[in-house]
Amino acid sequence: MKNIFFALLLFVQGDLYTQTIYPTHWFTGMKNPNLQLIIHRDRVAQESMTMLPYAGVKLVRQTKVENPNYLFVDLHISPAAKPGKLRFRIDNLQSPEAVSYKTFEYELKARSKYNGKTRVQGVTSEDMIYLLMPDRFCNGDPSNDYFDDMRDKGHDRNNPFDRHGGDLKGVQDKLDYIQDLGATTIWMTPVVENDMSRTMEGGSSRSTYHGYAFTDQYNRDKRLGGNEAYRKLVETAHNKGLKIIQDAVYNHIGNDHWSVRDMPMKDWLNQWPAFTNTSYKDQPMVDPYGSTMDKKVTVDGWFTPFLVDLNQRNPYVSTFLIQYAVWATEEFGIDGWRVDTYFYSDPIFLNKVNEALYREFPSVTVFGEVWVQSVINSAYFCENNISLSFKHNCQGVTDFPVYFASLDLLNQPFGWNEGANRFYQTLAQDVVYKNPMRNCLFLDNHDMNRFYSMVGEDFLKYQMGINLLLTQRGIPQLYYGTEVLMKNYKDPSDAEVRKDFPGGWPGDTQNKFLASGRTEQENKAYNYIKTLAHFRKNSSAITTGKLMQFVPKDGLYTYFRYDNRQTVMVISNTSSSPQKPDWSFYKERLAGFTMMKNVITGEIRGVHGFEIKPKESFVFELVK
Ligand SMILES: [Ca+2]
Ligand SMILES: [Ca+2]
Repeated sequence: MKNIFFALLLFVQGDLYTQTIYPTHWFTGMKNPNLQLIIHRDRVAQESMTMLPYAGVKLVRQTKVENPNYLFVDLHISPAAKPGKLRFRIDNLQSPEAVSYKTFEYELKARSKYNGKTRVQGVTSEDMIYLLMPDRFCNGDPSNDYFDDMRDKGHDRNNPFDRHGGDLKGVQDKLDYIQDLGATTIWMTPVVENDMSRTMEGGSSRSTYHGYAFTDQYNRDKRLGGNEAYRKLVETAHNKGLKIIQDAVYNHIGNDHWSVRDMPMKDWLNQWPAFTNTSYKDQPMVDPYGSTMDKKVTVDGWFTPFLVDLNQRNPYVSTFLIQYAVWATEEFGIDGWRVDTYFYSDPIFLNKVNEALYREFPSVTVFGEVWVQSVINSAYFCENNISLSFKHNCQGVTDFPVYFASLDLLNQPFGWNEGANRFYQTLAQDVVYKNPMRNCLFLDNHDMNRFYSMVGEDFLKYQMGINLLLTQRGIPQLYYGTEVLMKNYKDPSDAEVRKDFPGGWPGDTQNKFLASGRTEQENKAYNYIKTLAHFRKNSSAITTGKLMQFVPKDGLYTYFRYDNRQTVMVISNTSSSPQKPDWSFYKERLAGFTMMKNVITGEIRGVHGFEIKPKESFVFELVK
């Protein structure tokens, strides 16, 4: 990657006589009065630009950078400024081809009055997230499956690395299905434009159907339906009482991003003398003995050769990313962000972007994807109780330690540190989190082997796992298809766990969106989740109550969720022999209750011990 800057400058293509301005528009009434525009057009920096007077708005500064095709313009927008159009004039236009930009406008829109009410509501432990990949869920509009004017025209459902045509209209068409299941929130993998050439990732020609290679943050990919389809989906979801979590990617962009094809300045990206991959190691960031070099490789190393690493210490990059996060939240009203590849970003930048979001949207939710093994390292990257000179301000994380421990509980033989004890020990370390209820719980996601495969397609274990997911502390996230027992390992690639949802495409022979299209076992799974999810929705003990767990004994693991209105008991036999628990041991939580209701079957029984068969797991609501 030597001299990447100059190599890429020669690589510029497209019509630079068309002017683009980022952000594409802005809003009045922001708490932060500052706005930095990026104007991108052939030789714009060699021109002289003036802003016509506008009440409450001042042009503070125009900054020229290394590349004359960019002008950075700082504005100050006072609280008194009214929505309207700012007008700019160029006096010495350099390109006759750009004559239409001799004067141009920039719009300031009014902010929504509904933030924190029916939009930007935040996502909490009272919610349940349904994670889906828009390209792989449902094709609601076959007319947008590919476009001749995009770099990658691949669209073949038989090719696991092509785009399959799923889109935002498809998600919108299935909102009732998601709501029927009991989810309250949809998290979609990125929807931002990925106008990328095909890559040779893993040695085969691949599209970026997953969406993590942004080429223009201000456009939703038109193969997903573009900005209008997104706006419509978010509004429809909000009208139905569903929320939206969106995937944010600050760490990297695709190498076909406009700012890479025509770089504003050399240090827009983290540059290395030769291509340097990130080590994918979180430890150097947490380690009190860590080296500066290892930190640098983690944070400044590139995720892949085509996912180029943004230099978030460059104030222009930082401002670009922060303004985009604020813009997208205000523009679409999304309720929260899951931040991809969290610890690969510059830590100071991360705190700044979160702070900017919290300031403009006090109810917004932010949790980071922190793919780590230990509880300490997980807590390090969010609000925590650890005594540190630098503290992260992210509200929560995707809880990988609990994920790994869940699989150990389900699959390992019971031991002093294994199986249910491992799960118990993991939760016992929650003392380091400021608020573990803000962590996102999961049994699988788009980067993991599918849960049903990971429990050997054992339905009892599946039920035990679902019980953990939906009754433990935190915000549960279900991965699309897990409710209908979709299975597979990431072998030979991630695409195996990102298969199309059966029934999402016109002409599909199976339709698992409908009970009639599901097998008996799939309906059993669907209905199990549905019953527990709907119970959870109205359960104060699970959604906002406390947790008490007991030391597992002979593979039997018992915990309670409780508040002053409700007590829920979850008891699981992870051993291979029947267990008859000593219920007097749980009396501090059972006292005062005479009956208990199995929340799945509705069956009511007296509060006393009974034999629990191997791999059985029950959720009981206690009754006085
Ligand atoms: Ca489509
Ligand atoms: Ca980075």
